[in-house]
Amino acid sequence: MSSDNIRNIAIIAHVDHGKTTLVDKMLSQSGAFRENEQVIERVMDSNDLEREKGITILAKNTSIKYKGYKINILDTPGHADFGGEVERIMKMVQGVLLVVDAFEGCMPQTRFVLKKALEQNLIPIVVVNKMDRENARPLEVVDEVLDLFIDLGANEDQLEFPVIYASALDGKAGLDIDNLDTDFVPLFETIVNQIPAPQGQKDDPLQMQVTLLDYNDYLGRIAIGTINRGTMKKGNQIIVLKRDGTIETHRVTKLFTFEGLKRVETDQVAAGDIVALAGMEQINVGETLCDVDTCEPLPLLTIDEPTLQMSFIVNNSPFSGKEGDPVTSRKLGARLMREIETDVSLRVEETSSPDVFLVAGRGELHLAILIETMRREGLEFQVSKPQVITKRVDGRIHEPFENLTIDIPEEYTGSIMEKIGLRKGTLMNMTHIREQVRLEYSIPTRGLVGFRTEFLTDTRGYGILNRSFDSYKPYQGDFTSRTRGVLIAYESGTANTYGLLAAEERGILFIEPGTAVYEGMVVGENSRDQDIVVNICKEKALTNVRSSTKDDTVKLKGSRNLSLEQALAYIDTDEYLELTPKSIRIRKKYLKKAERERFEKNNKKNPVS
Ligand SMILES: Nc1nc2c(ncn2[C@@H]2O[C@H](COP(=O)(O)OP(=O)(O)OP(=O)(O)O)[C@@H](O)[C@H]2O)c(=O)[nH]1
Ligand SMILES: [Mg+2]
Repeated sequence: MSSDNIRNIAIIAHVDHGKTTLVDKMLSQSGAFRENEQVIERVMDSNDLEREKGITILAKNTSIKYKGYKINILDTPGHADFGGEVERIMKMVQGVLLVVDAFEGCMPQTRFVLKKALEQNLIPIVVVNKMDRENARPLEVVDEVLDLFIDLGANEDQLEFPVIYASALDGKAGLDIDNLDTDFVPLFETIVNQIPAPQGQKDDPLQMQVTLLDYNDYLGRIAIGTINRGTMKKGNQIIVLKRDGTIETHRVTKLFTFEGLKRVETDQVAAGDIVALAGMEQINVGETLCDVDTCEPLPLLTIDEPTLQMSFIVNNSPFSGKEGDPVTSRKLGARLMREIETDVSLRVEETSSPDVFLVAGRGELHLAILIETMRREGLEFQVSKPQVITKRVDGRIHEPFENLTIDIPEEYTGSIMEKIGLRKGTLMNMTHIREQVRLEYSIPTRGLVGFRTEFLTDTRGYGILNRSFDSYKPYQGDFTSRTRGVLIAYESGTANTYGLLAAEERGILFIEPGTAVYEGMVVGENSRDQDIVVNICKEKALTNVRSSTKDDTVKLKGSRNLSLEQALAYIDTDEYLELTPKSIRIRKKYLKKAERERFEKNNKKNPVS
């Protein structure tokens, strides 16, 4: 196939605006599935965590055939933590479908991904999706999109973007708001006519950059990228230009292209097409593959720096090894190092203690997904409170800032604005959409750690919060995060109803009767601001008089079960989160009360900044 008949596009959008659903329907309407084939919804979200969370975590590619054209499609994640990956993927394509929800309109991540697409001079097609929504407001949304293009400094050509109105769910698309076709033909036609074919010549010397990595048990590591020029042939010698500047020679042993959802083995792939190569265990993102004779590296890919870091620590709690594989520091280190081989936006550093590794990522979700994956592999470990990574610019400390968009019913405006003010947010814009208010803020990332849960409670679940990394700006000064103390277990044992009843009078419990606890474990939240120790394993004293059955019927008010993300947001700097395949426990770093007191006293004398 000549590259004239190839179109490479990435689908980009804010989270949940319908990218993966759109790919589903593009696949089915182009005949990628057999008739009667049972296809699951959001088929591209293929890993367990993606299906559970209903979001795309890893970018993936597929291709469809349309009237003799091959359209390679890259489905990207919409969540802000994975923005770096989306940016890299744009190197593989000539055009993007910018999907925007017909009701929600432009959101922080819409801005981020469009900015990156315009910077790389990609041809945009705007897809106003979810036209079937009752409250769709497509005309306003197109205006917002146009404003966003202007705001981002789009040139005149870019401002001429075509607009497709669609319902990915119903598989309909059209150029006219009131008249959608019953299929995606208008979308396919626009892609074929508006997106240019890739430019590279198949007879030139080979050059290809690795943009994505995949892994499977049979093939090992798989490198994926678009062939910039030349042809890659099975059996040929190629050169790999490594990130560190060194050069390696390899023979191409296994080569694939993408057809529908399948990777198809082939003997050669020519310029313009997307290729997957197996058999090179050390290959990494950003490295260039080229001809033995003509060795020209493509510019290294810029990768967004991590903004949030935390320690991963060998589990040294009294329950260590009871629920998962006992993990030595060597094993923990090796596991983390393996992760950075495929995840370029993650950073892992050793520390002065062999049991502690510093892990830095793009945000709370990015780190939470790593933790969850490791738990599912059967590992046990502990992590510390996530902290933002500051850096020094011109002698001043700078910290990461985010664009925050909040949609709330009007009555919550006052209280939410006050809270965000305390977290150092600056209001940038306020608009009314129907009975809702949209508030746009610039806010330090620090101010958002743990804010989502509080926000959902405050707005009784009616609020929607969206954020996206903006840039580093001068440090905004200190503010306190947690205003309440915790309830700490006095001794190791099993919590019982009698003990918990007394503790419950102090605040909210995180555990239930029958839970095994250890001294220094956090079992609840105090309603006041200091930490207190509670004896939840204490049995009621037995007396000679037969006790009435009254005790058995008393009911606890119920406990608050913290999810991984909530617990991560909750813990303080003097605490760890202990993670095992079965449990998530919060504990004090110093388990004994006397040790905590000594530490606190020393800390007051020599405060650490
Ligand atoms: N009503 C309506 N819902 C849609 C449409 N397209 C997608 N959805 C729904 O929107 C939700 C998110 O869809 P996805 O396709 O997972 O969105 P996404 O953009 O891939 O999300 P991320 O990958 O997590 O960023 C799902 O519940 C879809 O069923 C549409 O055209 N109409
Ligand atoms: Mg998706």
